[in-house]
Amino acid sequence: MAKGTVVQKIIDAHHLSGDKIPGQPISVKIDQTLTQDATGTMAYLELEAMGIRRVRTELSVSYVDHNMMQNGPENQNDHLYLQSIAAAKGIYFSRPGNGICHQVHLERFGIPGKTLLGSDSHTPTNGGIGMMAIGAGGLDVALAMAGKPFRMAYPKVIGVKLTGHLKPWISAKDIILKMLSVLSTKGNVGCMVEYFGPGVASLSVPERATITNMGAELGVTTSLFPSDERTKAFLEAQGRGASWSELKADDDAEYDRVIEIDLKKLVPMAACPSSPDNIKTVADIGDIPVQQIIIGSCTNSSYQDLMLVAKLLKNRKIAKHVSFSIAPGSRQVLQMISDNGALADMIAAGARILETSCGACIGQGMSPANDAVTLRTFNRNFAGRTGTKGDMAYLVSPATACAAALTGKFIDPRALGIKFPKVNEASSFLIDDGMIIPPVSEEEAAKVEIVRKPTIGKPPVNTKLPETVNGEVVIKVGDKITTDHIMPAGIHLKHRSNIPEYSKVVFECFSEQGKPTFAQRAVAVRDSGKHGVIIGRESYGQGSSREHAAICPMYLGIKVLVAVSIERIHAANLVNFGILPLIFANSADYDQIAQGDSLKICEIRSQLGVGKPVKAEIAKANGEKKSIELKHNLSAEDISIILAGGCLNC
Ligand code: MIC
Ligand code: SF4
Repeated sequence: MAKGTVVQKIIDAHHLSGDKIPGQPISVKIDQTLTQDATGTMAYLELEAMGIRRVRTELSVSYVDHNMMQNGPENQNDHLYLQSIAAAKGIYFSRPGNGICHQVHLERFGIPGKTLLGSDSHTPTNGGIGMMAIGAGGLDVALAMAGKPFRMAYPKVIGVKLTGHLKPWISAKDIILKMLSVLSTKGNVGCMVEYFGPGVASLSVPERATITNMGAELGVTTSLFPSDERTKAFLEAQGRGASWSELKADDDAEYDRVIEIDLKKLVPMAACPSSPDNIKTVADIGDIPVQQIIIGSCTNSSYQDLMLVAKLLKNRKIAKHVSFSIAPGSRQVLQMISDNGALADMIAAGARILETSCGACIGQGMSPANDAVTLRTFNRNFAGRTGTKGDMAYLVSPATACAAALTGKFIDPRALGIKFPKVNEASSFLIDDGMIIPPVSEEEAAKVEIVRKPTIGKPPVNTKLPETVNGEVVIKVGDKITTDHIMPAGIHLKHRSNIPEYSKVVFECFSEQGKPTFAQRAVAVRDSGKHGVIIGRESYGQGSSREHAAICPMYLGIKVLVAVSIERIHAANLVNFGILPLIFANSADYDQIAQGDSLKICEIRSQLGVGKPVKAEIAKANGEKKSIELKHNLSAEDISIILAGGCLNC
């Protein structure tokens, strides 16, 4: 078990209950929360359903950054609801245009040593300043705002020892891509990553934040850096020096596993289609033609990133056949590059300047052409996430992206023959919180009228888990099913507060023309009096924190998921909405069950106990039957929530 680590120190300071043994359920106090609009509307509706008058955290912020397309009234309906509920409940409101939640939180609110729970899987970005920042479903964040503890497994700590310095052209993105090549996106549930060693001091806070941000792709609970002199300098430059405190691992700290990365040995890397862990070196990919390049997202859109981009573009033109776009991460970044002329250099080079929002990262516009190679500085390249079926999306550093923009092909930026323009981090940032509305007094808050336009529904509530699950397999899927497969975003994102509408596209990517959709099959199973079952393989539910990947299947009558392994946030969301997450005791049993088969689980209430196996029976269409053993990692509290039909029934 890890000892003397930053992880352990923060947990010790926030621990409320449970044994501090890896894998055991514990609960911790949450100091800060953040939400974004695509998950936040549901989270605040849930908070309202809990009857909470005012948030009980030290600080809660509601950001609007995801649903910015405003094609139809739905998005602004959400924004107006969010602004009014923030005023009513004592929450800061970061207005549309102010920037991506993780970037703005790092700039304006994050505090070393504090806990942050966010309804977005990239909340660990703030681990870059030594916060314990964890992504969760909206309901868990609503519970934290209500002052309730956050439940998680006591983590194993993977220590990553950084030595040496990055060479010119190699960046933080290459470090996290290297980490993904070592750890992959699966098998890391229940772990936290902590960076240490002499190489840490060479990395600025925005660089650290790129690494902790994309640590989400490892499937770990969070990633953290110590809080040191670089952290202090960053917070001082943000006018927040008073928020700094030192936080470092003890000299004799012990980790459950140690990975060593020599920064000077790294080379430019890329995540190839269509998984963030499909890593190759840029040199190995070869100089294939590139049609689209986008710089942005919460991973790589800091002032330091964009200044490098501007310096590379200055007095140069982008290649003739590429479309090159830039989305600054925050209004602070946009204003600073606009004031110092860097924006003009980008525009002169031919860049298309996008809004400071998630935008293309979540498939809100900028879909590439068929068969086009698109290079993005983002964190996810799951199949179809760009909005184009069969997309060829690669994830790269800003330097590699610029090299492609200038040459029109995939090229190691070191081969450009340009002198590397080193960019130092800002010694002071432009501070203007004019787009952040602070909470009002309790008296004022009581007078606020909540704006509820017609597209804002109520959070659906499940029914109790039946004593006998008389299940039918509605879908059987393979490995690494992401929440983007389960609940597509992009053009459907606008239905996040309208569950009946959004439920129509569950598993849309597996729809076949002329055949009933998943939603139609699930409803048919439900209407026949049976219970819907989903079968998955390894690492089911990777990716985002969107609880809609649990709510919408639940709305369609799904009661059980059986998989070989389930990712942390999704498993918690299933529990919160009363879907039973089970694991094959023998993973070979995955092959024994097919779509359309029956799965019966009797006497659920006596079978479901902490650490106890669950017996089930599969029945094939030809009448053949087989008994299988299932298991789970549920705590006693999880079990009582599931039996009740989810948290909103407790
Ligand atoms: C994402 O990057 O997939 C998202 C969109 O930010 C999600 C949240 C959501 O689906 O609203 C996430 O990462 O949790
Ligand atoms: Fe937004 Fe993309 Fe970051 Fe998710 S990963 S928060 S969609 S920028």
